Amino acid sequence: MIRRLDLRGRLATGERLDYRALVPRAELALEEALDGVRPILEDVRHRGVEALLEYAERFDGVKLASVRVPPQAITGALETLDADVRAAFEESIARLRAVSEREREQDTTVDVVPGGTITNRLVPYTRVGVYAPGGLAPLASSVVMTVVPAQIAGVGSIALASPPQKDYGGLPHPTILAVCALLGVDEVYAVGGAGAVAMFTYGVDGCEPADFIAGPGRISTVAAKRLVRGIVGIDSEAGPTEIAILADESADPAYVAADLISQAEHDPMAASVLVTPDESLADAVVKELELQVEATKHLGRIQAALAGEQSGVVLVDDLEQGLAVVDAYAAEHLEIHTVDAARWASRVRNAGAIFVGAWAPVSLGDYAAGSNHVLPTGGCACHSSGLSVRSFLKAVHVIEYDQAALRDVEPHVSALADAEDLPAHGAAVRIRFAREGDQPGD
Ligand code: HSO
Ligand code: ZN
Repeated sequence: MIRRLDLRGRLATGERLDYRALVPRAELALEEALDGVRPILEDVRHRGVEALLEYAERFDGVKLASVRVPPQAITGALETLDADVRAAFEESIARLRAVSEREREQDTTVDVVPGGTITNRLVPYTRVGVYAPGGLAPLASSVVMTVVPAQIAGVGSIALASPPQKDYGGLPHPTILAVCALLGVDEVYAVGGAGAVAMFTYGVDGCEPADFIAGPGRISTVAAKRLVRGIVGIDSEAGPTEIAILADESADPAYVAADLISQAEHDPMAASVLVTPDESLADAVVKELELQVEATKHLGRIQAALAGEQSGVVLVDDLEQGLAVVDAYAAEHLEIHTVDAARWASRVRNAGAIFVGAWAPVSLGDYAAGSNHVLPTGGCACHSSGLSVRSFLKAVHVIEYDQAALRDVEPHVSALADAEDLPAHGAAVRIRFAREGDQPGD
């Protein structure tokens, strides 16, 4: 059911192990999808809403009069939202808001020299387009994870798009609309995938273009985001979900198995990886997997994910080697179930988010920890961060120098300008002092 990779004893032979290659992951096969979405982007760019309405009919099977969701549909969805689900969303929003507010960095001003300051001014994007995928399990929690940090960053204009649903009269899924109402997002479009990316990039009649597009999506949405990157900013290219667990003999195999299954539930391509030096734990987890998987609702995709090439149990010599493996793998989610878990966690360099100990499962982070669940996948945790307030801010240096401060530094500017054979650069500084009859560099 899950493959086993035994790395024990190999370092002792002097072998150099390329952990990244040894623990393979699902490739995000974007090439084909790129070809498929290119004409859609062009079409929406040129024909606007007309093209979007056609795609709603072709891809979503609904005939829409307008892609804009009427405000009553958004407020109405909240009125019919189950009370427990509403309370849960409210708690999730409150926790993420509390964390995000503390995360919001302030502008800084540095006095470089007397009379010369540099301010690092943090400016939120003017307009953000959020995408919320539809499908069988609409992940309304991802709307929370995307919109809350954007709002705390100070983004003034947030629009959301989600595919029209046949079963709901061509509106996006009602839970997604209800969450929009909870968050105060009232500009919502019933537009799916690549069409939504095109709409936010180029704008269409009634929807202004955005500066930045955030939110997960299926492969066609990811492909579309890759194609428009540069014209707009994008958050990340989210691939299938991944969980890696570093565990020792102190771990509870039932918890470990349940957590591996929880992320496998997302997708047959999801990756569940256990790294442990303890073979009896590995055996116990495999036994637990067999037991627990049988009782799951989404048996098919869970079995496919666990049996896939991208999942596995990796046996290592010790936790030190385990740490090297999980660091090289750079999982979207990393759980640590060891003695002294916080200490091991502090040594991890590469992971989208780190879940420390037995009481912090990934599912907690998915919904209600206060952390963000839009995280780098596919090894991107080596260089990228999860979504946060910072994702919605850009930094602008504001340069303020007075006359004396400029005069003081003029010889350096001139020297560097000459060294680069760009003498007009130096001249642009010197002219200020020549005209005054003032000698630069005095
Ligand atoms: N685990 C997913 C997020 C999610 N889980 C949404 C449930 N709903 C990727 O981090
Ligand atoms: Zn999840």
